[in-house]
Amino acid sequence: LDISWFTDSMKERRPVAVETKHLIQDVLPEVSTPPSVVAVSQYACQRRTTTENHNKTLTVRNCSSNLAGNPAVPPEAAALTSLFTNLPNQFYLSLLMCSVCLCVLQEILQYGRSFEVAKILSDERFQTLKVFTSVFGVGLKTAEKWYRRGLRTFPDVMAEPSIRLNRMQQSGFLHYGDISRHVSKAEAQALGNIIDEAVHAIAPNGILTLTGGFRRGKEFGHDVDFIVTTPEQGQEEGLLTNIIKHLKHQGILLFCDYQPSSFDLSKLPSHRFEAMDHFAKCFLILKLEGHEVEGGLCRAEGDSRDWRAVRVDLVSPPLDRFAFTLLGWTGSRQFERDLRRFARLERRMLLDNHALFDKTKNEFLAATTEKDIFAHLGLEYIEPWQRNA
Ligand code: DCT
Ligand code: MG
Repeated sequence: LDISWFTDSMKERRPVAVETKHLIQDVLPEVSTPPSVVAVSQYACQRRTTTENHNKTLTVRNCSSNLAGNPAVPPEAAALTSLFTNLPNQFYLSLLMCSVCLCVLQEILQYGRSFEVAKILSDERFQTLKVFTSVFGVGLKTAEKWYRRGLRTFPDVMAEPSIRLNRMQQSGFLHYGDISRHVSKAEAQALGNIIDEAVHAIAPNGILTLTGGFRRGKEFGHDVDFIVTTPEQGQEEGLLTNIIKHLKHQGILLFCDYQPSSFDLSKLPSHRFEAMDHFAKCFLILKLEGHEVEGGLCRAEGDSRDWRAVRVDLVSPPLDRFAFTLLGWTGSRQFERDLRRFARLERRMLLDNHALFDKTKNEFLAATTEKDIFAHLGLEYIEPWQRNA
């Protein structure tokens, strides 16, 4: 097990890391199965992580630290935990990687649980923000605002006369039960058929591609993500607006937030990574009927309807940007973060959903497939189902 890169980076950035390092070396042999690999990269884009990975509990920590306004899990922690196949609690291991968390580890070793962690998870602010941000259209800023006003529950929000929900939030509350329940692979498949039918009714040579978590082989997701484009450069945006009209005409469009393209090649490369790309896109809520889904709908107990509401995202890049969009929207978020970090720090390149720019050569690098982009970056190709970091 070669973790020298890890301990080196800890030494550079976190002063208490030397102690942490010894603790890691003392503790790990006790709690882990020795991994078959001898070295592991700190970058998720140099690791193959299937849906069977053991990092799930890190997500909890990521979520809690984001809500608490702290930095996310250090990439070193995510990397190191990906090694172990038999670790009783990855969550605690991830905490171990943060210099402030030595005491947490000591608590766990001594008492079998961490009071610090229990405190965060039961914290009123954390709990409330988690509930509020679970509503489609409610971000952290709005959730914070509601919390500061003393609101703690959905009925509190509904009863507050000064709150005016926007259209997205209204739909978020209206379909809360449905869209907070996971979407199955069979439901994603059914939505794919519906959208494929719409695409080809409008443009016979239109191209529909499944992306997001389902492309990574996940069994369940919170939404279904697709890329739609056409070989006719410049026609992709019209394709998207016509798909929306088609879905509306079918009577299955429950909500649509359409964002036109603001993509401008002359403004690239962007040195500041933006969370969202500039392609035309829409965030939808669609009505999915039971007979469309092989094996039936994922229904809540006692729900007798033969339909449910589902969140669907469509993004529509020009065809020459397709590979970058596909790579960006396939995720996972951690994988994307590490790809961009790897490009910047190891290759002096800027990668986003639009393009790849080589700062040394001062030029854009063209790509028609994801493999081209991995090759430009000098990375081994990682299949979509191995990107579940
Ligand atoms: N993405 C990203 N940065 C963002 C938003 C999204 O890199 N700020 C990428 C990563 C995944 C992809 O877009 C789709 O986003 P989600 O649907 O939120 O993620 P998912 O992996 O599909 O997860 P889920 O299965 O829950 O939908
Ligand atoms: Mg998704």
